[in-house]
Amino acid sequence: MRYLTAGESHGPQLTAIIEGFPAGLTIDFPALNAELAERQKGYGRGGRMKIETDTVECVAGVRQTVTLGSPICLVIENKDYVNWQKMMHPMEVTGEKKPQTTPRPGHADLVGALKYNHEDDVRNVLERASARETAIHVAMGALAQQLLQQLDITVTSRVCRVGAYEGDEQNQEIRRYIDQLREAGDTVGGEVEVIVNGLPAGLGSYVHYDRKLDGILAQAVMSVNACKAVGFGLATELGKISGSAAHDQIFYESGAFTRQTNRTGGIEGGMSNGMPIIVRATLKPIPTLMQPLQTVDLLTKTATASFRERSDVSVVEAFAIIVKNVVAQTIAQQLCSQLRSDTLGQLQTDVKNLRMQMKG
Ligand code: EPS
Repeated sequence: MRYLTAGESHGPQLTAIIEGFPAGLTIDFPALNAELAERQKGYGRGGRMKIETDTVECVAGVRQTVTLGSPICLVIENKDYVNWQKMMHPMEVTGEKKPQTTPRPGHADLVGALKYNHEDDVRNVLERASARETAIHVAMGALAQQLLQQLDITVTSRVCRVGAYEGDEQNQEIRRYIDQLREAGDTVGGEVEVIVNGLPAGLGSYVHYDRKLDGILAQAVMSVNACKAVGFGLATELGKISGSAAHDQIFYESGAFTRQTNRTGGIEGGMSNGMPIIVRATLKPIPTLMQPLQTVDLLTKTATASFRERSDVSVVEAFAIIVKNVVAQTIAQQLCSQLRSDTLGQLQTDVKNLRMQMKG
């Protein structure tokens, strides 16, 4: 299973094409939209979330809610496009541009502008680099979650920390902190955890670098906007403890190999070991600051303040939903590439057989 996405933040729509999705899954579309709504929540979001009500439309690969095995095309309309039509129209020359030439430190603006010759307007970079694109990843991940549910595999996530504070954005202290940052024109990042339950042992492989499950998951999670670190299980803590405290000892109980601990996060030697997969991901603070940082104008080369644009203070809660769905999509992809997956029935049979084999 593979996919591509297209779409600018203030363009007409976000689009995804997923190829290789098994035939025979009945899609619950309201559940896809419920997941998209979760991504829009969280304390510290900016004005854009008041404009959008992200809703997925499926225009190919599905007939009367059942997947056909042909490429699936998902679309999310950008409601804000009506306000940006003159600036962002793909096919009409309107002449309206309002160029931005003062790149934000931490965003794709500077390097993207130099690389693609967009020094006269970083909007040509930031529109695609925007985390708006994560909406279509959540739609794809929510679809993958429905496939995984049919295989008794579930994916959940939570916020572990916002800035220096442990806890999530329901915590009053964290809310006060976000309010203070908003007043100061500043932003904050955080850390999230994703747990995959029910994944059979044996996904991924030790035999080659590009088949290792942790490597594949890390690449996918690291590709999420503003993600700066990915780990599994105790992650970086494993570098601080001894081997006897780090490894998950092996037992044999009720006819199966088991573990009593899961410090390595369900992956050993690049393969799932039957324990829950635990992924931790770190989000850096959003680079659009209302109290701008020092930068240099791309055209005049003079020192100036980076440009300001409507933005969020914290998106850690949204990041937890996005990473959950990126993990779900990646696990579904791996199952489909390793097992027979033309149809849901084949995949169910192969997952069942793998579970039997891996009991030992
Ligand atoms: C986002 C939409 C964007 C931002 C945010 C994520 O909307 P706008 O740019 O119109 O305010 O709120 O994007 C960024 C954090 C970024 O760095 O680009 C969304 O749909 O999640």
